[in-house]
Amino acid sequence: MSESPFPEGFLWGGATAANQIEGAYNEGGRGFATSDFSVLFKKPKEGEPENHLPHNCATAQQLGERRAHPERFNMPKRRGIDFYHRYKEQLGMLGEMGFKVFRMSISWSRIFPNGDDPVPNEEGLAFYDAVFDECHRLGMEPLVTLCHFDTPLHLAEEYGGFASRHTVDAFERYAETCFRRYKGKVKYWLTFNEINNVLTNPYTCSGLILPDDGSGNPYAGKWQLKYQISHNQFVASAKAVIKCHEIDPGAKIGNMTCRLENYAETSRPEDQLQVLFEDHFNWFYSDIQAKGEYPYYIRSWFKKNGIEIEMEPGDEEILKKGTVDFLSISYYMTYIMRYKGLENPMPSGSLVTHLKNRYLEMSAWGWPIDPIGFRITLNHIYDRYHLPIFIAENGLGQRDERDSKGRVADDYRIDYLARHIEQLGKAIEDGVDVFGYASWGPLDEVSSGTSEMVKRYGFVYVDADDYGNGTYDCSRKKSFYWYKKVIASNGVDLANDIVDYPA
Ligand code: P53
Repeated sequence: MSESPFPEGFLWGGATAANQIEGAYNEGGRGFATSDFSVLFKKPKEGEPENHLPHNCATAQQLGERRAHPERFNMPKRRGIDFYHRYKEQLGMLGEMGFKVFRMSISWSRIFPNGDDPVPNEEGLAFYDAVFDECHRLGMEPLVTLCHFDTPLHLAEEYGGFASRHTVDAFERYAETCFRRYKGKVKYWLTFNEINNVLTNPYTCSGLILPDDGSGNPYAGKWQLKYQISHNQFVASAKAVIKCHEIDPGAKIGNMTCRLENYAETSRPEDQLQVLFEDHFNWFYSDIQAKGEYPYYIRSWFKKNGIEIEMEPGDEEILKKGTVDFLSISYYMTYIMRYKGLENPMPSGSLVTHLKNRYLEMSAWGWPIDPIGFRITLNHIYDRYHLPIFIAENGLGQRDERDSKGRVADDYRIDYLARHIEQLGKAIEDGVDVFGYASWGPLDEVSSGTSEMVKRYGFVYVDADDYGNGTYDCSRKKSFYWYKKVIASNGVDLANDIVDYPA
């Protein structure tokens, strides 16, 4: 076998989020989170108006209705995949594949039910102790996101989530509580999941609740507010970094952005200029979190557009001091750009692209598949920061069919992952410092964007449908055996040669 491009001790594994796996939304003293109110995506029928609001989002009115009449709505993130009760069995499956890392998140409202309670909820803290212990028993390092799309509802309703500095203070205390409690058990932390997606979905990413203004999507536009929220999250993130370093010098803490590499549609310089412009609204997040200050281009864009960030004394020092130890990204796809002027950014992550790249296939959910883009983007990131990189997410959402033996022949998933891992290996050979790879949703989980259960990413099939029917039992897909082999060979053996396998 050829030599592996992956360094020894490379962290192979998978990634999850509390709001998409745990369920038990009202058990163990947990308080409500914004994600408990996401409803199942439904394609509009002919003639029905299109809903412009993301399905993981709600207006103040919708939230009110869903609270008052939960029986009228299907809110799948309340169920997750029942990880709260089944974590031993489910982690056991990942251990069997040889996982070295398990990316998960802590549900803030399990630790502080209202987000800002005077004392933490011991039952919640103990749950994660048990999960981390189980990870270590199985030889997996937990890599933990503090806030993955689930702001405590109380903070969202009373303070507009991260629109308020109150939430920044509450987050700092929550982070500190976690660092103290899990010191020695958790070596790798992330602050906010896909912090840049606030621009497209501030409800999900920051707990902002807006009243319906009749526009279809009251969260659209509102740049001043969104950049202020981002600023507050930068400060919250930097404060957490500083606390983490003080409390546990042995731990490493990183950021997480949704990286969508942009290409110019043609060699027309104007198209390339559009790429430069749009890229800024992605880069400035990691620029601030890695370099500790607002970059020139975003300052000038703020100035041009009359955006004024309200800072508290000391904010700039905090940003400077609280830079991350490593960077992490989700990588799913690339976009192409055609010149449309440098006024209205269409931030990456909006998942709205009207331009198709004719060289790329699309997933069943319309996400362009671009393994080479993965290598390109990793080189760009490393060139910009020279910091170690962790791949926090990458994967293919697909409908899976089980055969009579309960097996899933998910060759499409194997093909997607093999092509991405191959390019990841090449990026490492290029000299990019990547220390781990977590594929998204190693156990099928509830989709973030659509709350569907049928949009599956897993190596492990979870017997549940969009409506909560099913046994929730786990079984092995073909990709389970393939990934096990990938890990055992440290990324060398990517061949899809699994012939017979039990579920
Ligand atoms: P689902 C936008 C673009 C790319 C990934 O997504 C994104 C988003 C924001 O929705 O989210 C990440 O489940 C997110 C995960 C999520 C995963 O991508 O909609 O961090 O929570 O599950 C996949 O197919």
